[in-house]
Amino acid sequence: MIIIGEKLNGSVPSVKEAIKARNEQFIYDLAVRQAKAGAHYLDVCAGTNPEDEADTLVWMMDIVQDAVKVPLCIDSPNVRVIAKVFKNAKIPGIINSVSAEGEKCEVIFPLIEGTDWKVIALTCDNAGIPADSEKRTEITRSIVEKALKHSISPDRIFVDPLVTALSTDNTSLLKFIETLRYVKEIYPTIKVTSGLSNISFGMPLRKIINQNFLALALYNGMDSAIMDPLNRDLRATILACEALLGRDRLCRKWFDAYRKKLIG
Ligand code: THG
Repeated sequence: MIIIGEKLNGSVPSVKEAIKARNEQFIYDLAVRQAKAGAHYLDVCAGTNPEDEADTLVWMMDIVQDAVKVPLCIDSPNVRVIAKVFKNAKIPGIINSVSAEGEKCEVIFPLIEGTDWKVIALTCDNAGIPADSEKRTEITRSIVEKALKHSISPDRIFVDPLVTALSTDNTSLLKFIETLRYVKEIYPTIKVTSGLSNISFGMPLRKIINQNFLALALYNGMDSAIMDPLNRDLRATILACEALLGRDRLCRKWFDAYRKKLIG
């Protein structure tokens, strides 16, 4: 399971404060803690102020890259901002994200052509976010086709089907799994990722729903999650599922995490 640590996000109130106060130590510590907890990538998102988004992102990226060797996942709804800050990354990471909307692919794909950068592809287009698997698959296909024109192979693409809230669509997880199956049937090496918190929107005890979404999605082939790596329950869920699914030889990772007090 590829863990993308989500904590460095300007929409989280404590991070927003730290950004405002240019509190380097806070950002530094959050990067170190997530890396120690096993994050494979660190998402950096400046938040909601479009005026200084690029400056804030560069400030965050510099601190994170001083703190840890873990590659970045550059998160912005604005691909122009991503293009602007991209050269400040020291090693290849993940672009978060493109979609079939507007000219997102046209801005990002030439930028990462011939590099080791990966990219998250949201399954939405100018008409919005479809919930049905067929349309999500069709959008994935159109994005992969554009990527292939820039020699970006499916194994560098993380499809994010933008899970809907279970409280408004009780087939949300089932449709997610169906989409995953369809896209992997066409592109066996493509990766599927998801944020964990959308599923439980509007429900009580959200963390329990998120944790079980993670377990079921993992069993059904989800490769990656954008999540809080500091959450011990989520960490334990991943390790337990991996052990139970025969992906942890001699349960070594489980024992190791227990010994290091990362779980329990
Ligand atoms: N898909 C893609 N990118 C995304 C999302 C997605 N980027 C943003 C978002 N969704 C994922 N990031 C966050 C960041 C923080 C929180 C939720 C989603 C959050 N954090 C709380 C905190 O840090 O205090 C609590 C976390 C917890 O305890 O679970 O709420 O879907 N491609």
